[in-house]
Amino acid sequence: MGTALIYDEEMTNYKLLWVDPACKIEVPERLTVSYEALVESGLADRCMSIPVREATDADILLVHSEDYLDAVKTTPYKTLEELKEFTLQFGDVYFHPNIYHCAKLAAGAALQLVDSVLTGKMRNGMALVRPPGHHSMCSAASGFCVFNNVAIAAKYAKQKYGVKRVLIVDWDIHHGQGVQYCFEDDPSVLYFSWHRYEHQKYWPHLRESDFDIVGKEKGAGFNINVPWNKVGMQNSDYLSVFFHILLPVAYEFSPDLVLVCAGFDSGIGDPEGKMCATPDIFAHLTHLLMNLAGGKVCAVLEGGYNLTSLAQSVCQTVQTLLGDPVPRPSNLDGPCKSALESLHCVRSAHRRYWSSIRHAADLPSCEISTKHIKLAEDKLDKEEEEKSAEEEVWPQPPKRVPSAIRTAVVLPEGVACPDRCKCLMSAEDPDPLIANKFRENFLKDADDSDALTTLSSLIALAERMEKNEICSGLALVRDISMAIMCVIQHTAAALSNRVLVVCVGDGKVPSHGTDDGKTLVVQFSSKKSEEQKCKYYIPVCLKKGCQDASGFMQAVLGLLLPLGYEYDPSLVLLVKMPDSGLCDTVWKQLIGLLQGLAQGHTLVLMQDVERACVGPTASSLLGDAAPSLGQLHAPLPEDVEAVESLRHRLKADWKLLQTTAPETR
Ligand code: X5A
Ligand code: ZN
Repeated sequence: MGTALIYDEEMTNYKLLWVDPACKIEVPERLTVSYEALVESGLADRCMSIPVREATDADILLVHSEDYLDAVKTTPYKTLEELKEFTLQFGDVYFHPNIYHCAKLAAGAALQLVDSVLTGKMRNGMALVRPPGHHSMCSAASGFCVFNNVAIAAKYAKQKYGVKRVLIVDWDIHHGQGVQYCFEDDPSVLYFSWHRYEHQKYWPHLRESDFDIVGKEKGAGFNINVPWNKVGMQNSDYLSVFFHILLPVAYEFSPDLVLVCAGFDSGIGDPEGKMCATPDIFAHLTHLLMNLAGGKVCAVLEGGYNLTSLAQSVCQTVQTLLGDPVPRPSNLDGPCKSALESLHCVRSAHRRYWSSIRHAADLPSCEISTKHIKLAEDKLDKEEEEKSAEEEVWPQPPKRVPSAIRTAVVLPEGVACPDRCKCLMSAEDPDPLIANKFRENFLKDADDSDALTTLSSLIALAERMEKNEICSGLALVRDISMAIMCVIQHTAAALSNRVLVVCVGDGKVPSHGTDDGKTLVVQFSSKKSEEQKCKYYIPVCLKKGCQDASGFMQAVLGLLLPLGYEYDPSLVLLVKMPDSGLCDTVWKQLIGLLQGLAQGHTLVLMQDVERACVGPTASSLLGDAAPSLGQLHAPLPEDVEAVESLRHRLKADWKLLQTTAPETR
């Protein structure tokens, strides 16, 4: 099952025909540079190309009024003057004799994508379209948008396939007010949007784009607005919002389909957004969504006006959809104060609706509210605006070269090698030098030749992962402790290496390397640990251990991922203790999410008795989407308390754990 790419050059055949400074950035080249970048990088070839179609009247009427559709239908026959006149009734949009045709193709492209994914023909995909859609409303064009491609796709998915819950993630830098209006009172569509807002000073200047607009009636809680009140937001700001708002809520919601309003004007260099997130962030945003809805992610292009940034970001998104390992996250130095204020406001506005964030702090009565503007600060900001965003420079994202071998396994005799994996157990004797080292350091019984072979295969695996010959690995071992020690000592010996050790289940984990930061250990268990607490040793004690999916996912999303991303390991060592109590689906989610770290270099260790888990583990390491966990219930209060107290202890050291702005006095 592959990745669909939907594109048709016809959608480049309209453009602005008069002078309008507000619209001059929306050019046909946006599409050609994006598509050419995909072709030149070889990514287009790896996708299945699916033809576009015209959306039918019935499709368009799922969202738009008949009057509006009839009005748009007349535009191909209008003169230039009539088009200008027609355009005037709307905001920041232009019409062209061919735009109606293109708008039908753009909406139809989104529908073709949904068809490909919901029929199971394709795993996921992207549609490159013009005109964009998320600003257009029931009876109005707006912000370069004519028909609301993604909103139509969501209604269509519900109607044609009986999809129960749709998540729309709008990472475009503008508020998709058209999408919000369309689903305001609808609890079956969860709409999330972050947007440049600047306390309503930024287009479209709507009061209803603020954080406290959460949806109406039955739809209350199903509209999430994250207003950015400053420009210059960076990778950390975006990821913090994913970790502490979007992902917990999305996992609780449990969508059957994820639609992305994939605008790239939220990337660096964009003249509209003026934000500073680098193109590789879109690899991570995409990846973090790919274990929802069983991997059914459909991205539809919206904005993006810096052609360089746009093309790079599109490539990052598509390459991630294709399943290639994501790059190491970059520039994660924690969210800025303004982002934390927004984060706090959104969390407090939504805590009544979502049990996954119910523990969030209420807004202080004085309210840091985004509504109240510190005028003095705003004046300062204006002075900072010297050079234009388009002149911004950033390094081109490095080529993502997949390893020759995706997943290798070291298994005891008699355990079959899972499909698509490479079996590593070497029959030959290990290097005598290494063998001696093992005998001295690790082996209790120096003549245990089985253990010796396993350990040396394990080290060979780790070494080949380090060289990027192998991406991920899995080993069944008899003595887990010994294997952990062995891998840590070996890997952390290299100067620049850091190992994130994630341990699921009870039992002592060797804490080697936690004193100097060469390893970061996070252990999930049901037993309180007596281990000395430090920045690099983090015992997460959950009431039912790993058996409760809600508590466990809360800890993974709110604690493990932020820690992992900030730590930025070169290897993730994932250990499943015997009797961890973790069910296969949660385990698959964990592996899937951890693939966002260390370029997907995850080495899984399990006890040799866990043969039944080899298949599911291998499948996740190979990049298969984890099955959906279903709607999560409220986590146990004890677990919330445990995770929150850890977050409080650690947030000074790990900035991605912060969810509120530090008080300034
Ligand atoms: C789709 C999109 C932006 C409109 C900006 C108008 N529209 N100032 O990014
Ligand atoms: Zn936009």
